[in-house]
Amino acid sequence: MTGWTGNILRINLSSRSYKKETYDEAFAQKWVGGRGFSMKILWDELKPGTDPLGPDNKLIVSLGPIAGVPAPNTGKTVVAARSPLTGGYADGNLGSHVTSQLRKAGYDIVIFEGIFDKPGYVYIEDDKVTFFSAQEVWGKGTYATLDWLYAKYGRGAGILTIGQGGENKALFSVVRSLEGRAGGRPGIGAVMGSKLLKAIVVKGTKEIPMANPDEYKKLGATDLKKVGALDKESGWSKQGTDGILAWCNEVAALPVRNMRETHHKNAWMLDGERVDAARVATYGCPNCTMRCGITVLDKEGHESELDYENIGMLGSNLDIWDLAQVASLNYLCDEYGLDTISSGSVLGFYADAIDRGAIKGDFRWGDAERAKELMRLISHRDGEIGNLLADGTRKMAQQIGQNSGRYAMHVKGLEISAYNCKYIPGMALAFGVAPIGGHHKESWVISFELKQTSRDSYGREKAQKVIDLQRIRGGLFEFIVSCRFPWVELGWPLENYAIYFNKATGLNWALDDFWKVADRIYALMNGFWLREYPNWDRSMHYPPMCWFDPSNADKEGPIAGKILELAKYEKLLDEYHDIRGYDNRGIPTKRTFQALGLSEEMKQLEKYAALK
Ligand code: PTT
Ligand code: SF4
Repeated sequence: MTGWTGNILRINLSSRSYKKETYDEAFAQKWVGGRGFSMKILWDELKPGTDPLGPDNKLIVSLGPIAGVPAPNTGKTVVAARSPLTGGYADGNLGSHVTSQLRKAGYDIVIFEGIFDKPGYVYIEDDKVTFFSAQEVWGKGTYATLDWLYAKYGRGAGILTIGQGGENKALFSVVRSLEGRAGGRPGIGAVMGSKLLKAIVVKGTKEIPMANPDEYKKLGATDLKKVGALDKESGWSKQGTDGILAWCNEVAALPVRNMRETHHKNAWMLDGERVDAARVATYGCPNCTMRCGITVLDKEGHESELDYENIGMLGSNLDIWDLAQVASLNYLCDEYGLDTISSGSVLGFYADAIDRGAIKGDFRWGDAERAKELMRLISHRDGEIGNLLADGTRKMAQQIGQNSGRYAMHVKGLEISAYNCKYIPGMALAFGVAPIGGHHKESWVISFELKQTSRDSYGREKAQKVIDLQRIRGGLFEFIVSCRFPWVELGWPLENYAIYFNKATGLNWALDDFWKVADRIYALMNGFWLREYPNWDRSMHYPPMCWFDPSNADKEGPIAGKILELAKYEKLLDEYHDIRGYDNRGIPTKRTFQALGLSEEMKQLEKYAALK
């Protein structure tokens, strides 16, 4: 086997011990890497009902066959565990030097088990693992922790860390790396915190295995240049991800005031032009020539790395239009290690519930200073309010009651990202069926819907498009482990990824082979949900109910009076299930499990729930 290291590092934090294990070519080809590896390991090794914040949950860091190799945008790392926020399988994908350092240390997978007896961090250097105290930085934010570790190991070391949010188990805590990289939205940072694991540091000196290393280096260098040139030509990274904000406002897809509205006259104050004009520095993930990390100065003078999702959820969604204040909230998310999307959703929901009289409180939309204080309360789980908000919108709605669940903007417990789909049926479906909850990373069909179909149609082609993009975004890029932006933003051909994969592994796969792996992983992700929740029903694939509520339709603007229709959505969901070979609950049928090579997993699942 080449292309994969074939090695797993298993670290037990309770006994401070570790061992090297191997995996074979059949496992490698069946699951490929990243999300595929993590999903299968969590399926095999977690008992149903495992407490996500207990010692038996496992934290997995996983890479794929092109992760860290010299090719465009391959500096990404997957972190995964059972989610404390949703209860399902969860992962995130973040830029980090961990990618290349871990592969150079000789591993594609690290499994963290157990729990430290006191706060610590783990240092992996080639074959050796050392356990250190983290008392000095426990209670500190991610920036101070990163500086502390850089001083010891240098800036080129691979480092993943958590902030106070993860330490205090706020359920939407992320893992952080580099200047402004963050991943693991459904609470992977809280899982790390529950293990008293403040950081993971990696250094490696070996060669990353590749079938044709010399050819690869040449091709990689050429393609990195080509992607860089394409980016320059298109101008994409000038505004980066926030380039889309003005368009979202124009087409009425912007989150405004807990997604009550879809556009706003002040949107220009947060758009890509403003971000570019305020830029103080530019950062990027390793192996990237389209560096999209734009930092601006926040109200307090910190550098803060802004993306569209962060601006949409911490800005327009909270009715805050001062870019420096939005940057402050974003900085606090990075410092405390909280997810920006969920933080913006939680704060927006809290303001909404207060506004509707469902709960008493002193937070109003537009109040940036109080929002900053609430971020501190959340990350420290300080008092009743800190604890209420740190549990995310689903649990908040259960606590608040009064029908507030209708405007809690989550799917399966994960807060939806910054696209307001009250009148975008295909994207509402993409959120509804996303197997980690409300995340746009799985499928993003808005431009297809608006440009190539009619906005108000619920036709089968929309379900098909959701699936096509799931196979690429939630599949390919998550299991070969590479940033999707060259493809999605610059049109870098997908066929190139088959070339990178084949050159690394010596195999001869075509894109269809990747789609089968993607479908297999999705089937097991859904199987994982059913194993945890045997009473699972199709309503778990619904977007928030306020998107079907005529009284929630915009009063003016491009989609005035328009709203999704539940009966039509049900039909679209049926189409999705039908194409995927899932039953009407959204669970793969026995035939689908078998066709995807999951007969064993199917038998295991049948012990817990009936399959059709
Ligand atoms: C991702 C999610 C996103 S998606 C954003 S902005 W985006 C938010 N960023 C956060 C942040 O920053 N700080 C923080 N404390 N929390 C944050 N939460 C939010 O997390 C990210 C880029 C982006 S920017 C996107 S779309 C693409 N995502 C990719 C993906 O998911 N897979 C993949 N193969 N390639 C991707 N490329 C792009 O990467 P999660 P990053 Mg993040 C300040 O991980 O959990 O999936 O959440 O990875 O290295 O920061 O790069 O408009
Ligand atoms: Fe990272 Fe942006 Fe480059 Fe993707 S395009 S690898 S997110 S810097």
